[in-house]
Amino acid sequence: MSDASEVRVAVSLLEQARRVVVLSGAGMSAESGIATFRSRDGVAGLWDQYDPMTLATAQAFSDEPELVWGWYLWRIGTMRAAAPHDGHHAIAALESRGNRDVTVVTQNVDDLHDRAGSTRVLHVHGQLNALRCFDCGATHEDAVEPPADPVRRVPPPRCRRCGGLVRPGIVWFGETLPAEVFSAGQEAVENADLVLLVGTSGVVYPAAGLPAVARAAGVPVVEINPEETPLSDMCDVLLRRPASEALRELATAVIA
Ligand code: BV8
Ligand code: ZN
Repeated sequence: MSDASEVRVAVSLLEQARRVVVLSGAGMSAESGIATFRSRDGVAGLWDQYDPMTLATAQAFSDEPELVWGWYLWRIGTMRAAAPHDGHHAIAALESRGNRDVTVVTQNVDDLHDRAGSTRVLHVHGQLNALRCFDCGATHEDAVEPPADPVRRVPPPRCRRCGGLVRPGIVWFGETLPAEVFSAGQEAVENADLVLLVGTSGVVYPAAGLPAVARAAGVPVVEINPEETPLSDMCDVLLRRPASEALRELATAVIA
C-alpha cells in the first residue's frame, strides 16, 4: 500500500476508535534529542565503548557503581534538557480534545509523555526520575544535579536510611517489570479499539510481546517507525514516518 493509502486507513481506524493504546519506545523520544538504544549518536562519547545493554544491569551497577551512575546522571540531564515534540502533544490532544480514552504504555524512562499532558502513562520500565536505594529500596527524595559537562564516573548518592547506594528507579535487564503496571498495560491493549506502536525496535521482552496481545484480541495495530521491525509483519498498517510527523497528521485528521 502507498504511504497515502496507509495514512487513510490509519485515519479511518483512529476516527472510529474510542479506546486507543500507544505503545512507545525510544524512537518516540529521538526527535526530542534523547538518543535511542540502537543509535550511538549523542551518548556523549564517554560511554561509547560500553553497550547500553550491559550497562543497564544490576550487575554493572554492583561492579561499577560510579560508571553506571555517571551514565544515568548524564541521561537525567539530557531528559531535563529535552522537550516533548509534536508527536507527544498529538497523543495528549487525542485524549484532551479528541474525546478518546488514551493509554500510553511506554518503555521509555523519560517523562516526555507526562510533560506533554498525557494523563494515563504506564512506565513499564520505570522512570529515571524515581530514585531509590539499591539495598533497602527506600525512595531517595534528595534532588540530584547532573554536572554541566558529562563526567564518566560519579559516586552515586547514599541512602539516608541505610547508607546504601542510590540507583535510578528503572527496570534493568534481568529484572522483572512492575507487575501491576505491566498487567494494566496488557489489559489496556486487550480492551483497546486501536494500538499505535511507535518508535520501538521490538526486541526487548516482555514489552515487545504486547503487539501480539493486541493481535490475539483482534485489535488493529498501526506501526509508526521509519524502519521495519520484527513486529512489522503483525501490524495492520505501516507508517514509515518519524513519530512527530505521523502522529501530528493523524491527530489533525481526527480532531475537529
Ligand atoms: C525480564 C530501562 C523477567 C533501562 C530497559 C537473560 C536474563 C534475563 C532476561 C533476559 C535474558 N535474555 C533475554 C531476556 C529478556 C530481556 C530481553 O528482552 N532482552 C533482549 C535484549 C533480548 N528482558 C529483560 O531482561 C526484562 N526483564 O525479562 O524479567 C526475567 C527476570 C530474570 C530472569 C529472566 C527473566 C527487562 C527489560 C527492561 C530493560 N530495561 N530500559 C534503561 O533505560 O537504561 S530496556 C530499554 O531498551 C528500553 O526501555 C527499551 O525497552 C529498549 C530499547 O528498545 P526501543 O525502545 O525499541 O529502542 P531502540 O533503540 O531499540 O529502537 C528505537 C526504534 O525507534 C527503532 O526501531 C528506530 O527505527 C525507531 N525510530 C528512530 N527514530 C524514530 C523512530 N521511530 C519513530 N520516529 C522516530 N523519529
Ligand atoms: Zn537504603
